[in-house]
Amino acid sequence: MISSNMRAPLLLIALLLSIYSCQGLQFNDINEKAGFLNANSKYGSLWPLPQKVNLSGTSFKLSSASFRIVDAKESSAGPSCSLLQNAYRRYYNYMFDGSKKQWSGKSRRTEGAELGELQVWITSPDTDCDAYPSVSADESYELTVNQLFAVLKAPKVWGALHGLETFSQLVFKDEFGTRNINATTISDFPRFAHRGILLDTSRHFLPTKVILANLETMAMNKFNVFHWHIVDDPSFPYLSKTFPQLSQKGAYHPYTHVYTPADVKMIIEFARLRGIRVIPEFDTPGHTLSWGGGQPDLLTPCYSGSSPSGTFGPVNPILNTTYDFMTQFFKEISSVFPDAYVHLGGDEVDFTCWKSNPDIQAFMKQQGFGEDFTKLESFYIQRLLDIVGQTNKGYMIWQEVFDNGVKLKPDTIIHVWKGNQQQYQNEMAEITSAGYHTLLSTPWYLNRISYGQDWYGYYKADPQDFQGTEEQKALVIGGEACLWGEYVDGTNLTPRLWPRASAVAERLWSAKEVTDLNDAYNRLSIHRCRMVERGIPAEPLFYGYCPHEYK
Ligand code: CP6
Repeated sequence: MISSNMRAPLLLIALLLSIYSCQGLQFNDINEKAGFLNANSKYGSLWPLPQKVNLSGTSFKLSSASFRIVDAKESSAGPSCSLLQNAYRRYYNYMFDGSKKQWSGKSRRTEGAELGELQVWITSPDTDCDAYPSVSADESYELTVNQLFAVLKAPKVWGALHGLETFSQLVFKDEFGTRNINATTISDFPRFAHRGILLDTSRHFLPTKVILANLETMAMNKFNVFHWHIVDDPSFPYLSKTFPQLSQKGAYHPYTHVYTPADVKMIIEFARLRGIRVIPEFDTPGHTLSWGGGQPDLLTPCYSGSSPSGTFGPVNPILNTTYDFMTQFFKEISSVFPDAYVHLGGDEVDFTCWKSNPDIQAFMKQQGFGEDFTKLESFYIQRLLDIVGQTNKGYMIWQEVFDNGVKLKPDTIIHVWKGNQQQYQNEMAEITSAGYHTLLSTPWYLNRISYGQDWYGYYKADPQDFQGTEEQKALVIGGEACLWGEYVDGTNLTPRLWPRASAVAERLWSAKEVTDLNDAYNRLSIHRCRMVERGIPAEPLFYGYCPHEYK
């Protein structure tokens, strides 16, 4: 029998359960969360977790007055490698900036061994210091923290950048506010080569400084691709040197809401200094309404009955002028964006307008396409791919292009974004069995929000979970978290993206076996506090507080 003084708590639990189940959570989730609080990971706040970590209990002090990050004597990079010198300053500041505000209620710890420097040793004769990162870049590094000095060894600067971030994550403040680090050895490399974030600057213009802050945060999470969905139906903020009318007519504002050549250069260089590639997406033939104002005849006129309705549909695939335009346009894009890949979109083409247009109907008949408008879409994409292929760029495309059977170059990357888990896993299996490289986004649509800790779902998704051979799995180059911009602008982008995207970061960087949710929660909540301390307004995972808040 339940005594009367037990009834109230039970009722409360029942009530809580019904509230939680309304929100689609299960009892398990509540239990899990409660268990997560106030526990610590033996891995401290490392995020994403390195491949191999050996921690010891011995700790050393770091003093802001004497600690230095220096080039190792043997390093093939020297003071002329501004990418590294820049990174040293950045990470020194992250590790010590708080020192001015240090809490001085207790006397500072002075006894004990001190770590004097971090030596950065680039081991390959070709450091990549002045290069752009690429899909085949070596991002590995080894870090040894020992008495007197620490050594960060990496074949290329890209690994050194990741190692600096990891080193900074090992530094913690003791009760006196002194920086400490434990003796540690780490050997690290990414599980996947392509670890991206998609931002959409068409639904809302994102100020350049918001994009830069996001690149900075990406580096803290070891992301290495900024997929810039730069234009779409609502606006065209890219200022083209060849076709300036596109943004003059298509941007929300012709000179405040545009990315000038100088802005684009700055974003690409800022990204490069953090080991991040910038892959622009110019999505066609759908999602192109904003192109129409500045480029007459590019879009298909829609008809209502026998006369034009005054509205426009996808790019007009039956005019030679369309392909002349695309040739010139992508020639510019291939020189402005240094990455070896461009994303050509090809998603969600709406056939209604094409169907309504008598010239298109006649063309369909002439080509023998019947009523199959995917054939017309493929006809367009095929020619576009040939044009872009001429510029010596590789291309990425959304999955529909593959689904429609378009002939693709063997190095094409097919980007999966649709369907439920079963559907996207089947899609990955089909793409890889056809021998193509693929990239997953379906489980990582961060623009979708709901009540509760949705990062668990992002964390559990694995891009290699599908039926296929080892060879097929090896064709998965990674994934991208997408933040589509319908409900996002510069005011809410950062907290909506972080730390939710961090869950994706660990899935794409760390070993496949790193799946312990309890350990992840503990590390991620401190990682999130670290982002906040570094000036990034990342939202909380759950209730609690950050250690720096009372300093
Ligand atoms: N814009 C473009 C979008 C989307 C896609 N392409 C999209 C589709 C579904 C959701 C979110 C975004 N807004 N050009 C699909 C790749 Cl839920």
